[in-house]
Amino acid sequence: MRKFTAEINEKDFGKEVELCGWVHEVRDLGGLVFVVLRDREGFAQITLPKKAVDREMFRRARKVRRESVVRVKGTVKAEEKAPNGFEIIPEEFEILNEADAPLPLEVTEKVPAELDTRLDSRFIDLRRPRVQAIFRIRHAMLQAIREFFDRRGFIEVNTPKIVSTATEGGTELFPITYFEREAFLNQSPQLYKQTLMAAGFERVLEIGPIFRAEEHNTIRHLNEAVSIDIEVSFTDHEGVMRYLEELVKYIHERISERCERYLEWIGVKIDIPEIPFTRLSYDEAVEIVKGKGEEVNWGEDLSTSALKLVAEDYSGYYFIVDWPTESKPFYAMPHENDPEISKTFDLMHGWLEIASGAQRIHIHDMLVRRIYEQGLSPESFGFYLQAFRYGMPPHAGWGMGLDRLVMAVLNLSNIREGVLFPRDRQRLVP
Ligand code: AMO
Repeated sequence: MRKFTAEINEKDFGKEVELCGWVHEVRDLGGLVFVVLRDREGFAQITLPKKAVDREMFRRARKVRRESVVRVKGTVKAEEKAPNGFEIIPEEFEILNEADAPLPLEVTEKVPAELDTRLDSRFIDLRRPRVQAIFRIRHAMLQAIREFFDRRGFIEVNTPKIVSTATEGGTELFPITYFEREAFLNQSPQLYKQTLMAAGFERVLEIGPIFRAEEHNTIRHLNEAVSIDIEVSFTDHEGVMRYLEELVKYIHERISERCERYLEWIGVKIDIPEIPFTRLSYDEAVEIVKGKGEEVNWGEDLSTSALKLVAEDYSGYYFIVDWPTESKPFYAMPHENDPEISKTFDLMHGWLEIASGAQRIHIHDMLVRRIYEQGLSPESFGFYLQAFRYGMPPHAGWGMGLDRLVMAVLNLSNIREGVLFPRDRQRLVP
């Protein structure tokens, strides 16, 4: 019966199993050959004593090149010195596809490689257990997110990624040719998820790509990212912040339950964060930064260096709330008693922004005024604005960068580590 290496245990001792995978290593001791077979769950030692196995097979196994794909059928034997305490004495050793040599990249962790070199040969890089583990955990996170929202009555939707307008500022747009017209890749499902509130969906979730023409090459920016977006009717910013902190806690719980082995491969320990997260106001954050000698103009976004100063005092997850209205997009709701400040929040992990959200303006005329005030033209928002005229409930929502979350939870030094085939200023292949 075909199994993964990690599925073999004492119950299989003396029995026959079939394994498929890659040749990780061959050790030739003359009268004895060890082939380490690797599959997506781990390793198994295939032991070929010259005297005890078929001669032709012995010759084949001894010569097989590293990273060739093989199928092995054999008997499981207890062996203390082998990985996981067993070895396999093969009856069949079939080379399904021989790998060329030399390899463009080493799979064994013995030779360290630069991230760029690794990304160039990503298919091989992804064979490394440490790298595989990141994507197994990313999968578990996505599962947890869907479980969490499904139980709370959310409807998962898919909105268009080819669009006619910007939502998060015009400079970061990727233009494309849409037959005879100009169109753009969507920066955020913002306008659509709000429109679905007018459609009466009440609670929506979207997990999908967002595109930002960020010029800067940083460890936390991608040109194509995955965003987890929610929008909820009949609630305010506080209501959706609660969903956010409960979700983040739930994700940590689920991956520590489900991904023990993969966390071990990466060498990461998960601490379940306590909720509620601290709410630090923008004004308090500015005070901290100024207190440490860095200038901040009230009303502006906080720079990376400013956020690093804040993070000296606030580690782990915390919110920065009540941002100046002018620093946030047009759709954010200003506070009734102080319209200079908006009902907005960013979820931080140390200095890294993980998510941002707001209570939205649901009043048509107020929204049009804010669009003008931000130097935009209401004509570009025709379909969106129409939805506010015929029964738009009060609502709030947020967007969280999945790639940033993976980076934070697994303590990765670069966002690209957690993305299969990252897109940045330099990289369009693979
Ligand atoms: P914002 O622009 O803050 O808000 O984006 C939300 C979250 O998406 C992630 N993100 C990115 N991740 C990697 N590379 C990028 N270039 C990038 N840009 C954004 C971040 C960020 O916190 N419409 C609002 C959300 C809302 O109010 O519902 C929005 O897009 O983790």
